[in-house]
Amino acid sequence: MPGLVQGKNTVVLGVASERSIAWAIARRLAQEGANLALTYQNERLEKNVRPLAETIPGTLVLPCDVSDDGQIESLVQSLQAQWDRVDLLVHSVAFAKKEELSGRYVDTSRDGFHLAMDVSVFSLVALCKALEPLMGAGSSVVTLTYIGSERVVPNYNVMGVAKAALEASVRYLASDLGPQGIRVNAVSAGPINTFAARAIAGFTTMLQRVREVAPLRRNTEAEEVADTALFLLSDLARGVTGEVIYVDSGYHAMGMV
Ligand code: NAD
Ligand code: IMJ
Repeated sequence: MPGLVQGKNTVVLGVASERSIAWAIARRLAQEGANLALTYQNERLEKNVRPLAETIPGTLVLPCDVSDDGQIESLVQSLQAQWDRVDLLVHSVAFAKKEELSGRYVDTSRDGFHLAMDVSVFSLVALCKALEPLMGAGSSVVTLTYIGSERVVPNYNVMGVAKAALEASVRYLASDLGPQGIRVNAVSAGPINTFAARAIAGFTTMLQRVREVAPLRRNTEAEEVADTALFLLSDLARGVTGEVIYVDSGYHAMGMV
């Protein structure tokens, strides 16, 4: 039986380790027949990404630091050399300086604000623009967000503001690219123990709180996020664009928590 994304040429940005949400999504897409290109941010992470990619035969591995226009352009050229088109894009990238992710949001530096917005938000815009000529009817883009965009979550600070801009970008990009049949959506995941989360003070307590109050009384698993990403990337979601879907055990529905 053909997979849900059989033969779809798919670019996945944001694999840093076995625990990365992007890796769970990549694995799931491969199970459903996708052809994959995984990107890595730098040579240090290339060492993590190559062995993972080798577990999925035929997977391309390419560099892309999203803060560098030249690297986005090189990525597009490398993809064009291998594939006649790009069907699916997974954007699972975020960064803020560590010192911006504690204390008060009001203390955010100009530099720190720009960096977080550049890597975590503008990168999606730049990738959509650069890949637009290779995408077309039936193409789908998915990015990852967090409820800290809508509510104040201690220490999330400038990342919360960046995620608000990312979610707004999903709507504007959906509007711009919709006429060509390209869909753009986001998955808003509950806390998951990845590189991007481990460093956070009080993260273990946050995971526990979710288990106590979320309707499903458990934490979010990367595999659950991957299944919803698969849905959004597949033709099952052909009528869905500009949307943000929570995969958080229902935590977002609660008040007085
Ligand atoms: P992760 O650390 O595994 O992934 C983050 C990725 O961003 C890494 O692969 C890193 O290399 C990449 N990145 C950072 N700066 C980059 C740059 N300049 N160029 C290219 N890549 C760059 O952590 P994760 O939890 O899998 O995060 C993936 C996405 O999921 C992020 O957008 C994050 O905000 C979002 N998210 C995470 C959680 C969570 O609790 N882990 C919850 C909701 C949303
Ligand atoms: C991150 C910071 C503060 C609170 C947080 C998080 N909570 C969760 C996260 C409650 C779930 C993880 N998350 C949703 C992110 O988007 C993380 C982004 C991130 C993480 C780091 C850590 C290491 C670093 N820079 C980072 N930049 C972005 O140096």
